[in-house]
Amino acid sequence: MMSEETIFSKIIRHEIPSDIVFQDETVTAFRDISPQAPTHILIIPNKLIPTLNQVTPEDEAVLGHMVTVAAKIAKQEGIAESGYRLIMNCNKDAGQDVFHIHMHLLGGKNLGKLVH
Ligand code: DGP
Repeated sequence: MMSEETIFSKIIRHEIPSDIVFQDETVTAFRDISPQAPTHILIIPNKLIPTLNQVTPEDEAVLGHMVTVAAKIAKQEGIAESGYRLIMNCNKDAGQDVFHIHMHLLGGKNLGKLVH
């Protein structure tokens, strides 16, 4: 099982520069380096979980907190009413590039329908 640290662990520890918009003892949120929408923020657990396949029932509070934080950031960004999308990619077919689970918060434009 892959459980090596990624660049995201360095971001959590402030060892490399990033635009952190929120951090507490459980999660960190920062702007995506390659934004796909006017607002594109990643919300990650401070604990390393490589993919959604390694999530356990003990992680449920952390995952729930990620959603709460995402909704709070959406308000701060002024996109709560216009709308936004939360995405988590798992493994190859979803195009997961960084093996530290992360929730994409996308908004600030019409994102189109993903699922019809
Ligand atoms: P995914 O394809 O779901 O694994 O998304 C990985 C995202 O992480 C991608 O949108 C780009 C972003 N990313 C990768 N490396 C860095 C980095 O060093 N800093 C920041 N801010 N974002 C990064």
